[in-house]
Amino acid sequence: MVNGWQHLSGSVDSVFFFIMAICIALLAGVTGVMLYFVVRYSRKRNPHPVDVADNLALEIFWTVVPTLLVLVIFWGGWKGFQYMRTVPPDAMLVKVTGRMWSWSFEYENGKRSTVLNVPLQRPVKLAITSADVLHSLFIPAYRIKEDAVPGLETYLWFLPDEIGTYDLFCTEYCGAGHSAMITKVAVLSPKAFEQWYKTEEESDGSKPHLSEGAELLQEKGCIACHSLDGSAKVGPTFKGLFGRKETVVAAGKDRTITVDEEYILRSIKDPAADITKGFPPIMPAIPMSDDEMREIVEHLKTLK
Ligand code: HEC
Ligand SMILES: [Cu+2]
Repeated sequence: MVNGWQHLSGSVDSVFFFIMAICIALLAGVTGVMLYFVVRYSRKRNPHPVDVADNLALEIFWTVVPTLLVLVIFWGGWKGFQYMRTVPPDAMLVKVTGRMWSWSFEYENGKRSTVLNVPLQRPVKLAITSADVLHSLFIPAYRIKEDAVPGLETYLWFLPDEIGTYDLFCTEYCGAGHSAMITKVAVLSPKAFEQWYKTEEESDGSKPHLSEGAELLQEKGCIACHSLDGSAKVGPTFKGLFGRKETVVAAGKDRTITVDEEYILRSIKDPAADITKGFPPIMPAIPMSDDEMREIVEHLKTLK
């Protein structure tokens, strides 16, 4: 707990287990009564059916008790919901964009990443949007989930209260690559986070600096479907792409081509034009500027 803010899992889990307990009690109760009735009121024991008059006490009981239970569930849910919608004023802002099929994160200093890095014990506000279709951001460990809607900004917050890495999923079916739309939340010590947050812009050469094109491949989500190491994914590998001879299908006809700049550009701008043989025609047209496209093509040329 920091400044009175705490992890949400407590309030979400208590409502969940309360509902679970009610379900188990009802299942046991209904099954028990049913078995008892099957025996006690069988045709053998009761050859002549009789009318049963209504039972006011019983009816009041089974109206009032479920109403109270539902109100208790509502109260727990409402308190958790209010908590979830109230972002601490000192929260760190991270902009999140979901796209087919990857997540990208942008920090207040302009830094971008594909993993959500956050410092320990500092509330984080996620401002969420989508570049294409509906997605939904889900961090199970923090019990938070919110839709990513194109043209709209939604938000969430959470308090990273334990160092470690946690799954971050898309939890709204968004097309063939939906299951690839997965990344991590990395909760770092404040020092490690500060180090990560400040570097890269002035890379000192101790780490290989990613070229613009390589970063774009991550940012635009290309590597969710294309590998860099020759392995098969949803789409053909980028390794050795430039100059590769391959068969493409257009309008039902096979054609052998050699991959050149023009072909790569067309593949990105109009993915439905030439379909690489043996692959499904599911590559989305990913919006980007001409400059970005040029950077990507230049980078793809270097992947031998
Ligand atoms: C959802 C998965 C997916 C994403 C995301 C994706 N692609 Fe593709 N891509 C494919 C598939 C599948 C094919 C093969 C079928 C076809 O040609 O359309 C393909 C084909 C290609 C080809 C032709 C490859 C060849 O061997 O002929 C290029 C170049 C390419 N993609 C570049 C990109 C770039 C650049 C991005 C990111 C901006 C990207 N793709 C994002 C699935 C994807
Ligand atoms: Cu999605």
